Amino acid sequence: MTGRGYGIGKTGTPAFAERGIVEGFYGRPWSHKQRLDMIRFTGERGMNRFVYAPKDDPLMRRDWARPYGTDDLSRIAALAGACTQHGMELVYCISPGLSIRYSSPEDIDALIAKLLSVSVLGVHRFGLLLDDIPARLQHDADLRQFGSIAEAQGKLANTVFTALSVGSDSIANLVVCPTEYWGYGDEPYLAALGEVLHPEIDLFWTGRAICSATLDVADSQTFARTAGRPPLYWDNYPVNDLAMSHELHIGPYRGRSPLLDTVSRGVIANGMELFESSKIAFATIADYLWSPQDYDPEASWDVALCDVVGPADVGAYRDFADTVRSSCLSAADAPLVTAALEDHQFEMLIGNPMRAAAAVIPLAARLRASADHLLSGCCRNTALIAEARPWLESFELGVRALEAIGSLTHTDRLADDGSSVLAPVLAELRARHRRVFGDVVDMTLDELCGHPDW
Ligand code: LOG
Repeated sequence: MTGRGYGIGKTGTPAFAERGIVEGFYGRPWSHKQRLDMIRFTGERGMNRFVYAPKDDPLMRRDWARPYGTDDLSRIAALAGACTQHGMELVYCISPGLSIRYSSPEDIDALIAKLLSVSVLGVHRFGLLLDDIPARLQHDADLRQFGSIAEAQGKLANTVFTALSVGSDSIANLVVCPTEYWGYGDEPYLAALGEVLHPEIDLFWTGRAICSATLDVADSQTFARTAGRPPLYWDNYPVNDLAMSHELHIGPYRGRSPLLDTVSRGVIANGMELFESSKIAFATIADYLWSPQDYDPEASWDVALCDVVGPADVGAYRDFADTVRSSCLSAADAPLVTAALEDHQFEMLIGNPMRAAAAVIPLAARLRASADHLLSGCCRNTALIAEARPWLESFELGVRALEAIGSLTHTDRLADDGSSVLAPVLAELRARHRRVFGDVVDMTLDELCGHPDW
């Protein structure tokens, strides 16, 4: 039986076996205190995995062979303890692929020693992450010893798996992130890796794309046929690192099949460096993972927003968040603003400037009140507002544009003064380069400013 529920205090049995998040982004890693907070937050909402894999922690990736000091180990032990307290399990990951010699006993020993130093702390789940590394063997010795990178990686993973199982008082659990971690799921590399890998070792997969718009049953089955095991999804949402860093991913989780639990090991969602903001999407993901058949993105989102933002500020924040929906999961953005500007354009084209003004002015007033409230410094979740500030400032600028469109239309000056008033706002919005209002405000301003230089 599957229980219903949004937010904390879910009832019944969860659908997905593995439900969690990964600190797996490029950028400044979360602090220890933040990690402890996130373990509580996600555990309370029914998740059961915290995957430790910050790309820019040198000891995780670039400098993977360097042993941990006692302080590092005590922090990892504290994370494992917090996980136990909140019904979670820590999955400790390492990414040796940038430099490891797959054929080198010394490198393999260093890798195993590092993992065992974590295993003795009572950590039983591990990840060997081989994403974002060269897709070909590099070292001469490796080229001599192995026929392919898949063979080298499969053998390395099996050796690690055996060592962890021997050195532990319970069966170790290992997940590997393959070097080709996205695609159609029928790649020859995946087949070759799956052939070598011990059947108990899981594989991460991000679906059709690095950031997949949808995850569906058929793709999952293709992957399982190819790799010899169902995927454990590494879902790249809400992560917004690298080329996505102008987007703020605070919209609800969507586009995942309600039957995905039947064809996968689970879903692990990658977070944003923006810690507080990540909680909004994570809360909706926790709801989906508990009961995907009952999941309603908008209902879940309302609960998540209220939980994270707080009841006093949620109305204003929701107005803002509604204009910042675009991501790989959702092309629909700023629905209210889009509708208002569509109405404005239509009324202008059929010669109704008063009705055109009326389509924009009330919404501009409402968004003005929300922008002022969020920028007033009185919101309860100060960290959330601080993270969103660059987007909030662009939001405020967009509100200024809507106000100007409304008043220019109302006073019948849009044709004469539109360009001189609106062009500087458009230039500033573009210069700030934060994705707010999707494309609609930019397109509208561009249109209203005309093309003086053509
Ligand atoms: C990385 C990940 C990064 C994400 C989004 C995986 C398996 N690895 O393209 O660390 O946060 O994309 O940029 C990735 O997704 N590589």
